[in-house]
Amino acid sequence: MITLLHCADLHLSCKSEDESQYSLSVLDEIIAHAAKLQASALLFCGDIFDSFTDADRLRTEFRSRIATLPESCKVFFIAGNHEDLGRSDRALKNYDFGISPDHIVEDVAFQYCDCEGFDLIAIPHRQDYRDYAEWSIPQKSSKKRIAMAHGVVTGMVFTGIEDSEETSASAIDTDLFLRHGVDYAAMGHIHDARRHRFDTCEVVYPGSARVWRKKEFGPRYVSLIHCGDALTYKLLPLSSAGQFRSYDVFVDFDGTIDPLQYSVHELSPNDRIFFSFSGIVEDEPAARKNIQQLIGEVQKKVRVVEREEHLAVVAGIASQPLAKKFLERWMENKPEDAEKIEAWKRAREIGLMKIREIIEARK
Ligand SMILES: [Mn+2]
Repeated sequence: MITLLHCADLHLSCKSEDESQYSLSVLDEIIAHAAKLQASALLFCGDIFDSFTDADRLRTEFRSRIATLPESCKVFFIAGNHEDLGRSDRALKNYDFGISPDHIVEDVAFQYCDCEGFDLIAIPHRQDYRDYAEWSIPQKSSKKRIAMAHGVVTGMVFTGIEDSEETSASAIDTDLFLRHGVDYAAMGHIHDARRHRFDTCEVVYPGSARVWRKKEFGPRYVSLIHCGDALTYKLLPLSSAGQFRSYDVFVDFDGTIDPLQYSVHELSPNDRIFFSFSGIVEDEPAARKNIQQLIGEVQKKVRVVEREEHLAVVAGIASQPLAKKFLERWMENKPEDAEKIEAWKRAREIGLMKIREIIEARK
């Protein structure tokens, strides 16, 4: 039985000091897992770097970390769409990432590699994969077959997800994997964790290994694959990646903020927090002072705090019986059903905006 570690979309970036430190700390954790688990291979399934420029600038940091891996751990790296950004006529292979150039796969349809305990089809990102039926890949042996790819797999993108980042790439047909006898497709490109079994093939997106941008909710993962007579895998959460958490915070008429609206106790130091403040207030400076204080407290506990403010200022609203009454009624109607909470919050917003209109019309 051998162990493989599958990771994708780490997006190592030197956009800011914080971004580079943070993204490299996640790489540290991945490398530590690979070493501890005595992995036979570490599969980087594309978008390891945020752009070609980042690959160029961060390769020394990357290389020094790869160097800490035991010799027995092979490292494979396929190019994702982000390694193409700012690339022009350069090639990853011309740079030393501490990975054997034979294991850096770019500018080809696929690369086949026969390894101890498994064989591998490494498929770098491309605009079009439709020639896959013509690929000449050796007959499958008794060993399990792993594919690495970076793109969207048909049947894995569900309706309701509108994301140009993820859907602009042309899709990979699941038949590509089935035809070539792939047991496990190690995918990159889609940033939330998704998996689906198509016939005999597990198609697995561990999701981005770190929070790359807003709304990447939930834990970040790598996939741990056990490969012997059978193939099993499980997603391993990465604690250094933290989580993206977002809170809608209502600012009361008098500018006070009910701390129960956000649960600071469950925050971890690697989290990225987004606050959206809204409300109708009488005294904006007082409200903003409270916002600032809250931000200051949370900043001590997490990696990044971002915010947006939607405050309307209406003098005298707190003493308006209509507004008071409305908020009392609104409170009484809090739904038990968690799914209805958003609509309930929206009702407060709409109600208060209406009251504001009435108050202003009277003036
Ligand atoms: Mn990506």
